[in-house]
Amino acid sequence: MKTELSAPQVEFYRENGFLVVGDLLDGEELERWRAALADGMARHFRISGRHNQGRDDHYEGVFVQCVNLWKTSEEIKALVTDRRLGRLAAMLAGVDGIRLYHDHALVKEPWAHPTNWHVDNAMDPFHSRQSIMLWVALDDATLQNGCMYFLPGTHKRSRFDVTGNLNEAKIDGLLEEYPEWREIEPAAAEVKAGDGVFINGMIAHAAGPNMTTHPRRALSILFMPEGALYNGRPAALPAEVAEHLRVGDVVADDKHLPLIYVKGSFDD
Ligand SMILES: O=C(O)CCC(=O)C(=O)O
Ligand SMILES: [Fe+2]
Repeated sequence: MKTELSAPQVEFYRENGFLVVGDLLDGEELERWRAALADGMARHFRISGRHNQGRDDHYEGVFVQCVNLWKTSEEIKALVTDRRLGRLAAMLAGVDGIRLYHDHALVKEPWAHPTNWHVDNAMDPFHSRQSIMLWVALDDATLQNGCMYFLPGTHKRSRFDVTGNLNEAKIDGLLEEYPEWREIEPAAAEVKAGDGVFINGMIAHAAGPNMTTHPRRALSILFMPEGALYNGRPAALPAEVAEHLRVGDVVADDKHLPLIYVKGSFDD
């Protein structure tokens, strides 16, 4: 596993709002992540996917998704609470501590719809320009099978009240709110299996359709900066956490939102 970042990589992330880290996982680790994902998803509740729970709206055709696999899979828990990854996220975000908000399995199946332009943190239970996620490719992600795209630099100017709607047959709804962004050339993030993409929670991003006969698998880790404040949206917080929070409270629950990394701890 890559456990260090160069100063130019940190600078690229801060300037552009995303960073591809090639070969984040080595070959053996990639196989371990793939096996953990398959096992975890086979036993877990799906929040979307075609013919999922009898629903058939647009979003069901974007990807098969599960969240919080770590709660039912010890193997996934070990992967997504790895403090080395939390440390990289903290370095990029410029924060002193990182919690796990949730993990997220994202499988774009053959003929899956594109993922509409959206901004993640606008949907989260806390608002922070330092919010960050790590999206780990478990297959090569290409222009053909639905790699991600970013509008570089938009993390500096996006607003917390505009999310974009993933459940409509319209890829550019977000850009109606930000017409000036139509001039920004998207950066396609074609990556290899085992590469990781760190993504600022406030950057506009999207993904293409999968025009191949194979699934495009990814497992992402959504981090939460330590000290983040509740904004009143329960989002993916467990009900037993959200029900005790009032707007403005620090979101900190060591059972459901484990503290993965604290700067200055033993082996820094
Ligand atoms: O995997 C994808 O296609 C997009 C994922 C994404 O936008 C997200 O997880 O926030
Ligand atoms: Fe997203």
